[in-house]
Amino acid sequence: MNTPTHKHHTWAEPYKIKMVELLRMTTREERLAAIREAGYNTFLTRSRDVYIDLLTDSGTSAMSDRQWAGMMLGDEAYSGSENFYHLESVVQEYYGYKHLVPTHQGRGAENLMSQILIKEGDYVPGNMYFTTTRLHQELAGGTFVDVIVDEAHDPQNAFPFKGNVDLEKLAALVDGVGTDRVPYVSLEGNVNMAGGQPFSMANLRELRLYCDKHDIPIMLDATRTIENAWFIREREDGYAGQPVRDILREICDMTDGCTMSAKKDALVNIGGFFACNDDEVFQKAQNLVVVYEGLHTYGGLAGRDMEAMAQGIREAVTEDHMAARIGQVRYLGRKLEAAGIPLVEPIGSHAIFIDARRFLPHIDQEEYPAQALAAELFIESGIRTMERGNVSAGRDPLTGKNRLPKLELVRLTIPRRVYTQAHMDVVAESVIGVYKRRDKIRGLKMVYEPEYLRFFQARFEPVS
Ligand code: PLI
Repeated sequence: MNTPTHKHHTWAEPYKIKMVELLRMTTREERLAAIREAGYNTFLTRSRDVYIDLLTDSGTSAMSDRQWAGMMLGDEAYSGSENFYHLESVVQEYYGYKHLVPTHQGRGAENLMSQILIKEGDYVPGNMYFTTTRLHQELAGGTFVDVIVDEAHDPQNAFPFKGNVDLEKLAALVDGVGTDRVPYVSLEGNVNMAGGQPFSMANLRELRLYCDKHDIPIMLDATRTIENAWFIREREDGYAGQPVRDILREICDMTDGCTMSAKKDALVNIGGFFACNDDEVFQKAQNLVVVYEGLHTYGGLAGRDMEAMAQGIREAVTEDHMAARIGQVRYLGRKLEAAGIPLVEPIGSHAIFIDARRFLPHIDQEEYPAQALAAELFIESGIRTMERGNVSAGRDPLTGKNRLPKLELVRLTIPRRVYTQAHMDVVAESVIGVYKRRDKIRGLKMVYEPEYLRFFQARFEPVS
């Protein structure tokens, strides 16, 4: 089996660097001008003004030489590309689903699945919302219902499986609205909005039993499920030393299909897919994909993108990759913890989440403390992070009020195979620098609010 062998430094990178991208350093004045120009929204800053980019782990991974070599094998035929058949066989092997429909990225797959499975008036239970996932559920006429365990909403709770589904919450929904109003359970691996927190295999087993009894499918958001498998290997009885690929298959085999943003686990810059076992659902997805994405053998991707994805999946399931990936995130997390920075516990897989409520207790949640903190980190050192709090949660479609989530977080998202340990040290120093002057940080008011997924394009000004 493929396990890390160096006993003193178990997460040392299992690769060496062949090509580099030069970074630009800026002055504080330049960064201040840039964040004002961007309406205090890190999504609207320009990449050239960023020193260390922790906005997202989505599409920001460094591909391997083998992935790049695969791109030269792109079969750019409109139909029947060889790369499609290769990707299909890799998804069947590692994820285990029978059918594959490629999409340009995760939300393309969410659109297809939501339109096919959800009817007007349905309720979709899930282990916490994700922004695009919930929006597609709502656009298809559904209402998202949060059925994650309570621990997930408490940043200081160190429960090891904060991604678990609370079966009592699920049963209360199903009993209340009836099974025919619940088209599927939406189950996300390593729950992003909870801080990158896994579900356990034991929880999934119980969920499967419940869903079998009530004839409700389980649709996985597989985006970071290889990382979830790693945590099961580390934390769950009976899984120590088990191959990650076997754990991934065990998860997928207990679900009925998935949406996937391959831009995360699968180490590519673009791509996604919908996969399922049901022949009828597959036929509908194959038909619908030509409306929104492209023919069913490319789904909005180039042949070369599918080839890079197939190779990326193979690399992502290796233990040495995962040890380095999670090890680096944990290295940064432990440094911040040691300095007393309030974080979501336990440290998740893809990011460190700073608890902005405790970092900036003097700022009311209606003045967007996490948004203000993300802007401040950018001003401090050119580190670009992302708000995951009041702005991301958006408004309740019925009341029109801010949803005011319990979690008001800033996400320091670590791209895979991109930054070094010294970069992580710089990040820690910057966060600590801002923490020391936190009393002087002011809240923000929103001066422009787009209708959909407002966090991407909203603009702010400091409150006076
Ligand atoms: O960005 P997409 O369309 O490839 O994927 C959407 C998506 C679906 N599910 C989950 C759990 C995600 O994290 C996700 C995208 N996440 C982004 C862009 C992120 O920065 O976390």
